[in-house]
Amino acid sequence: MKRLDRLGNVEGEAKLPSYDPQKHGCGIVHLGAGAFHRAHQAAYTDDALGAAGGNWRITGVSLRGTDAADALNPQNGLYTLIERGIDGTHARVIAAIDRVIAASTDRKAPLEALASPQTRIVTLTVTEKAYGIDRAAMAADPSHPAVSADLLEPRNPAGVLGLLVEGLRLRRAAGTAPFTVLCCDNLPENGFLLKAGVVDFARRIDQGLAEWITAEVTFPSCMVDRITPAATQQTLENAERLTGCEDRGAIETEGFRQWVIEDDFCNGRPQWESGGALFVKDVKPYELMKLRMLNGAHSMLAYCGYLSDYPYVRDVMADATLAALVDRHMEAAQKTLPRLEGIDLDTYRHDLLERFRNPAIAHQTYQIAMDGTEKLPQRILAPAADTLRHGGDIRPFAFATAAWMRYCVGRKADGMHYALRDPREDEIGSRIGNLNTAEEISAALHSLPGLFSADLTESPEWRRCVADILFLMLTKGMLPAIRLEAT
Ligand code: CS2
Repeated sequence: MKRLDRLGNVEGEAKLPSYDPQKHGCGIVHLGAGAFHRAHQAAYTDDALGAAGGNWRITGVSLRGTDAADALNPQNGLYTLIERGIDGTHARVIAAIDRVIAASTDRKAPLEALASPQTRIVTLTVTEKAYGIDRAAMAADPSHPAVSADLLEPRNPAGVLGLLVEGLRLRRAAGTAPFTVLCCDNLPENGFLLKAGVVDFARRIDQGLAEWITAEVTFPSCMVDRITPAATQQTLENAERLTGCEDRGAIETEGFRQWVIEDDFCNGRPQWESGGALFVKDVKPYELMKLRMLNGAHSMLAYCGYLSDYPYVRDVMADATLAALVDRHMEAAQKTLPRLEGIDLDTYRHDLLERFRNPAIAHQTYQIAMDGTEKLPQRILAPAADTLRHGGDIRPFAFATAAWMRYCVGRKADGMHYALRDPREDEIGSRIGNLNTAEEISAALHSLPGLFSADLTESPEWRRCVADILFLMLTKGMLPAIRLEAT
C-alpha cells in the first residue's frame, strides 16, 4: 500500500489542505510533537495557512523518544486527523508540520531550529511535569533533573528551560529578533509561569540575557482544549480506510476544539482566528473555567473510573450514578468562577457532559489519571480552597481528592498492583507504603511538600471530609463509595 507521503496519493473521503505545503516555509518550532499538538495547534495552523498563507509551517521537536519522528518524517510530515463529533466523522490530511526532530538522537538540530531567523514562534505541549518550574517560588527548579543538567551545561541543553534560554541566547548573540514563546500546556497562567521559569534560568547563567528576555520576549498565556486520546492500531486502520494510504502518524480526536490566546506576539503570528481561535486581552477567566470544570472533572472521574474498572471516560458516563457525581463536580467548580462575558457556564457544563459521553472517543481513565501531583493543584485544590474561603460546599472537591488518595495506594480492590505514573511516585510510595488507615494516608499525602495549600491542610473541616470519604473508599470499595456519595 502507498504511504501517506504525498497529497497526490490520497484516495478516499479525507479532505486535503487547500494550500500547497511546498510553497510555505517554517515559522514555528513546536516542542512536544505528540497527539495533542497534532489534533490542536497543527490543525489551527493548517486552517491559517489555507486561509491566509504565510511561512508558518511547523518544525516539531520531540524531547523524548523517536516515535513522532519515525512516524512523520517518512511521510513528509503529513498525517490524517480523524475528527469524531456528534455530526459524524470527518477526516482531513494536515500538512502544517514540515518535519520532526528527535532531540534524543540529534542534539544540535533543535538549537539550530530555535536560532533560525525564520523561527518566530515557539509553541510547547510537553506535559506539566517537563517544565521544571517551582510554582510556589515562580522560578526554575534546580532539583528537576533536566534543569540541573542544563544549568551545568547550558550550551548543550536537553530540557525545556535550557533549550529556550540557549535558543534565545544564540539569537541575541546573532542580532536576531526573539521569538514568542507560547505555552500550550494545562498550567495555570501558563505564559506567565513559563516566563518566570525561563527568566530565572537565564539569570542563573547570564544576568544580561535575563534582562533582554524580560524586555524583548513575549510569553502569551493561552487556554487549549480538545479531547485527544493516544492513537491506537485502530486509529491507523481507520486512517488507512479514509485516505487509501498507510499512515503511521494518524490521530483521532473529538469534533470540538477551542483556543483562547492572549494577543501578545513579539514577532508576528499566523492567522489562527481562521480556524476559530479567539484572541483576548486576558485569558485567565477562560483558563480557570477549563481547568476547573473540564480538567477537574476529568481527574475526579479518572480516579473513580479507573478504580471501578471503567477503562474509558465514556464508560464512566454510562454509569448514571457516577455521571451525576461528575456533573456535581462541574457545578461546584462552576461556582468558583468569575462571570465571563459571552459564555453561559450552564451551557458550557452541559456541553462538557456531552463531550465526555462521546461514544466514538476511547479516552482512557488511566491516561488521565497520570501525573496527579502535577494536575491536582490547579484542577481540584485551588477551587477547593476558594470554596472553603467562601463558606461553600467543599464535599465535591474532598471527594475528588480522596479518590486521588485511594489511587495513590497503587492497588485495586482485588489486589492488582498498578503504576501511578506520577513524577512523585516513589515519594508517595515511601510515605504511604506501610500505612493502612484513611486518617494516616490522608495525613501523609497532605504533608507532601508543595502540593496542598495551608488553607486546606490547616482546615479541620476539609481534613475530616477527605479522611471520611477515603475511609469509605478503602473499606467498602470504590463503587459502593460512589453509590453512597450519590445518595
Ligand atoms: C486530560 C486532558 O489527560 C488529562 O489530564 O484532562 O488532557 C484533557 O483531555 C484536555 O485538556 C482536553 O482539552
